[in-house]
Amino acid sequence: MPEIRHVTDAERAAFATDGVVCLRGALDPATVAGMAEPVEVALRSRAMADLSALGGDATAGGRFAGGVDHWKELPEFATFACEGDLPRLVAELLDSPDLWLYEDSVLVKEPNTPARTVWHQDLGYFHVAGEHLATTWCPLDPATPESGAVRYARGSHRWDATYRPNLFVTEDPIPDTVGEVVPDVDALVAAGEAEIVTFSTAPGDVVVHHARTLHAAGGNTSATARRRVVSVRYVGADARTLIRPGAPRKPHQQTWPDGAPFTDLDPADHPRVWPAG
Ligand SMILES: O=C(O)CCC(=O)C(=O)O
Repeated sequence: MPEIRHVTDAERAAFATDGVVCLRGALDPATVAGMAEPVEVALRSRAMADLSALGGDATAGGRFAGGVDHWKELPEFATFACEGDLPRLVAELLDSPDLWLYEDSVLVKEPNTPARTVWHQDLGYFHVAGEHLATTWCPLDPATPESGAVRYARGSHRWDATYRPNLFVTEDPIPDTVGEVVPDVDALVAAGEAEIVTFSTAPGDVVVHHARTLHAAGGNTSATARRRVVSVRYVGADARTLIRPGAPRKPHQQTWPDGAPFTDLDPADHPRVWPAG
């Protein structure tokens, strides 16, 4: 299939300045629609956690469901994350000669889901360091502020801090993690000390943020609209392993050294996705 488009210089500049950019019309809508059935399969699988329950909202309304590493079980996720336009666009955006898959994730907020995604930074969860670190957010439904579009603290990837991870739905940091507690970004915005960037998106748009960028989302207050998202996280040439104490580790990360480039890691856990082939 022909490439839909490339990343522009203006998009690279926005990502560098804001720590987030929305690549409009970057994926073939049919490719994105093709993920609907695999997402339903993932939603029924053991890989999914009920994040609403973690946040204390289990009984109120719809659920916020999240899971990671669906690509290891479901070939459609592997194709979406490892082939085609998405890895190429991220390599272009990061200006990285190589790109590896860190993980994928399904993030669904059903209609009437009160659970918010609290302010957090992905880096505190990821056992990596570097500049080439990107999270993509690929909506399967139109996403609006009402249905849970993500809000980003503009330029927070340059705040030069690693924040303690907090399980997404509660502000309490995970015990024994290190770093600073995530600041109250809404208070900073109210005080004129921070600014929000957010995008209403359509299927085919891809929002990409840096792993240091703080972000949050409301619940899904729509009575009828689902907010289904496939999020794929990538690392590039300058990324190195860095075990972050207290942050959840996957089985293969138990034995990770610090400082390893991804070329040295097992491709069964982190396949190289760019250059293609
Ligand atoms: O979709 C959401 O509500 C949160 C997304 C997010 O935090 C992420 O992809 O890193």
